[in-house]
Amino acid sequence: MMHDGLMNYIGGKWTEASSQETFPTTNPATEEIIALAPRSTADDVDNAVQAARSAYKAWRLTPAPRRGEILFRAAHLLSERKEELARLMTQEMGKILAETRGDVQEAIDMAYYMGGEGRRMHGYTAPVEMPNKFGMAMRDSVGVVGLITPWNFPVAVPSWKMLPALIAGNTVVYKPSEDTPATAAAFVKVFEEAGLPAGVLNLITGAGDTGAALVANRDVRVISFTGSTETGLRVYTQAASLGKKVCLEMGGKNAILVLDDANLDLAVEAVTWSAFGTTGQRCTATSRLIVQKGIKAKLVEALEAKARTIKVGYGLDETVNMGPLVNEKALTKVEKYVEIGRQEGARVIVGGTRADMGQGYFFMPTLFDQVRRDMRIAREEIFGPVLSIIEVADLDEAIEANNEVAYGLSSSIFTENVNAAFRAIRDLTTGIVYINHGTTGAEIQFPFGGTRGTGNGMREAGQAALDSFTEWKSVYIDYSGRLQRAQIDTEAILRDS
Ligand code: UN1
Repeated sequence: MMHDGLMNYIGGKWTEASSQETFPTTNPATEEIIALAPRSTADDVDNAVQAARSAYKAWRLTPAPRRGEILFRAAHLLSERKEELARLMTQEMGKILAETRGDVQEAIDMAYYMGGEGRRMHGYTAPVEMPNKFGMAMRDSVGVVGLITPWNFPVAVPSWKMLPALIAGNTVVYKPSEDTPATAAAFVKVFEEAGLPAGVLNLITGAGDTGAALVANRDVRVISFTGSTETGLRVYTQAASLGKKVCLEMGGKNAILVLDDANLDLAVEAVTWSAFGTTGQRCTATSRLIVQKGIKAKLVEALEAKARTIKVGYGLDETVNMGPLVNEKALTKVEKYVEIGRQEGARVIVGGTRADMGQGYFFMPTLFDQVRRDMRIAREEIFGPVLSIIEVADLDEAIEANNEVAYGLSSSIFTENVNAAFRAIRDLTTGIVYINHGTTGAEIQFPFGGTRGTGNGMREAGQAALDSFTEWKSVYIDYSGRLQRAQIDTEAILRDS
């Protein structure tokens, strides 16, 4: 069988890896190889970085509104190509079409948003201490930035990094997940066609060692990483030893809190799709349900009934609600956690097994009842369609349970009580908080990221995204025609003015 040969994109040219080696990318629903991608070496990475370095000279001087126009063109092309990209993404990483369309839409939204930043990207002025002097602070580009991105949002998440980096005048070397190189190449093609100058955006595919070479490359000034906590912390340590700025988005163990007074039907819908949407493979997915004891029996019964209606299958079939896990390793990990949960004494009330489709990495939507807060399935990230149900007595206990895990990305509370809702907003210690909505569905104009083990204090999206990809430059302009000394000459200033 012939496969598409994917290429790296370096300095405006589509090229093979210097080793000529490749690796396959596979459809997780059918286990068919859909393409072969270059296995890039440290030399390829360095070629891409040098291409980005030389393109930086002109790109940083291109007026930001003009850079923005290219982003608008990319937004337009992405809209035209939304269906094509969505279908490719479903085939390559498994989530259903409705979700892959949403994934592309996030990139379109981000391209318009960041294109608009080309005419904003505000700095500020402030009063200065001396007469005949002016002061301002402005955002400046950094140089070459390195992006390392996951397979679960293979267009949206790279767009959150690439678009703010580009609008700020940086050039980019982009290393996508080895599970989604075909989607990555199709995404980069959009920017080529939108007229991005050669070398401004470079693509290198490969495995962990390719990413490690990018992190180690001394000419890369910023690393923005989304992925597992384990890899993220390794990236952080190495990048820090080279003095780089790092933006990390890592694991999650998000919870929905449901109080006794909640709208039950609404909570059932939200919990179901936050837990099982994208087969539970979102960093914002709900993997814990923290439920007050008065509503628990009714809620669990309704969730169980709902979970049984979920149709598992190939994401290209529009009647399917949940696709496969991304690969065999992910499937094995989910199976392992189900076993751990059972051994810890929790009870599987729905699912708990592979879904037999003849081929592919399918697992049934799984509900675990009688989960204690100290169990591993209540604390560790599973990244699959498994929900742990934890009973609590009241709001205080619910908040405490939410906050005690090692991660802090997203949380949500269902209540009709405004006082409880405001207390939750104040006391839930996650980067994102929802009221009467699931834990997924963050919009691109607000900061995205989490506390504790989820991140390192940086945020993506919104204005906060610019913080990863800019340096502040403070500028003082003295138009007095003489040497004025701030701080030491206040009396002289008063005398002279
Ligand atoms: C992710 O899982 O890495 O809020 C991103 C959401 C989506 C993005 C998730 N807008 O669920």
